[in-house]
Amino acid sequence: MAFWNRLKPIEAPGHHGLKRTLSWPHLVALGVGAIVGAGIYALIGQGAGQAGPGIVFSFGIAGLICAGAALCYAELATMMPASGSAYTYTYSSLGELAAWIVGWALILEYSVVVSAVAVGWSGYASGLLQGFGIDIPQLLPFGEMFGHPLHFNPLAVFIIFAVAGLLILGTRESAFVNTILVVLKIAALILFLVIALPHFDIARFEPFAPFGWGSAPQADGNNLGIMAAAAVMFFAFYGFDAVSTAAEETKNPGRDLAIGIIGSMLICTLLYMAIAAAAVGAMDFRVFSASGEPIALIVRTLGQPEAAAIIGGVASIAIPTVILAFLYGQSRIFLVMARDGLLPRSWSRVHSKLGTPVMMTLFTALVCSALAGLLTLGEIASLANAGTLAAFIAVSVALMVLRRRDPARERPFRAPFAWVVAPLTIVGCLYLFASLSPDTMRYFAVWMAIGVPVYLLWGAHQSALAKPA
Ligand code: ALA
Repeated sequence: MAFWNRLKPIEAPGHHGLKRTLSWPHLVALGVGAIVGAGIYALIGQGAGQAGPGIVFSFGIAGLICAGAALCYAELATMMPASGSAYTYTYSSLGELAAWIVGWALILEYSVVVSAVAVGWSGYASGLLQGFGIDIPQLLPFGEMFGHPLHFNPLAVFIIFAVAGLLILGTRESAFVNTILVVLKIAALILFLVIALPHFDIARFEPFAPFGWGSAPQADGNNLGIMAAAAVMFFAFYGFDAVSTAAEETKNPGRDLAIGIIGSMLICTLLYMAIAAAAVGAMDFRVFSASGEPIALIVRTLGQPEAAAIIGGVASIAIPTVILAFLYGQSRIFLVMARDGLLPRSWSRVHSKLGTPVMMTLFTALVCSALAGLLTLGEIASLANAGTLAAFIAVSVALMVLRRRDPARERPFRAPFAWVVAPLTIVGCLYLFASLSPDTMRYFAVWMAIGVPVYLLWGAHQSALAKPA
């Protein structure tokens, strides 16, 4: 069969050594843990600077598009509860070449998110340690390559390997720690709401869209406008897809995955819109837009330094839950792609006693650590967004293809109004992609220009589906 036509059969997955230890509360915690992070704690400042008070609207648009994608994910995740998320759904519906492209985009998304959040965390952690008289610089320079300065980010490397250690010890233990941190993270945001809302002044919403409603490129490489901010703040929403990568470790996938994905999405959308409205209502957006810790800054400026310290401390302790979810997702994507023969098969080995992919997790941590020292935060979120948008589009297309091709298959969760929701999600994702900065699109094109030849020269021949049974 021609490689582009190879479809992975939809079967209940065999037992591959991963333990089934998770149920829906773990998954909601995993979802919220993956969603709430650097986006709402840090990027909201940049988003407000791009959109003005209209940032509330940007959050609404990005949330709506993610909700559509979440519905598509939930149907496919419960229909084929196999690890691999968008990559696996694409493989079973659109064929191997499309699946490789989605897998390649997911590798970019997950690695870049892990690195970006670790770099963001290192800023908070460095500040926190300084308060205790411990001075660990965020970046240690060590030469350059092609005129690009190289750095080592000791704190980012530390947090990535600490989280990798938790994952290696086993999903249940790391999910338990994750749940406690998720509660802390949400509590700090609610504390922010309680402090900011009494200072709400509707006059601060005038003018609502000082930079327009669209996405206008600027000379400095940034885009301004409500859609420009939506394309960046999209970063704050995703992570629910990390839940679907846990499918093979879920006790009752039909019920647990649907609750996990949609529940975590809903909680975060409502919370973000409330936070954005409270932030803009409490302080002129120009004051907090340049801050690396906008949420803490607003609270401090409102005369609550102790609360600001608590919020900063919680961010330092809890933001690693995002790293946990994405590092987990990344090692599982590698695992599934290796099992399918599209990446070296030795990568799919699961440790005999721990039941986790030890070597793969360590390799992923190493790559993410290197990226954390090489890249700065600025464009990273946008680059991760480009990879994620590609995956969301593929999932929406996969949903429609499978509804048509395999209508009788059991679907424990059916996305409501699928023929409206899926096309609208695709249009929304394309619009967000078009609203990214030109540089981001170029970087994404380069990543894809590397990935497709890798598949054609290697994966297409090594694929499990290319070998006789
Ligand atoms: N949604 C995740 C965050 O905001 C990626 O950190």
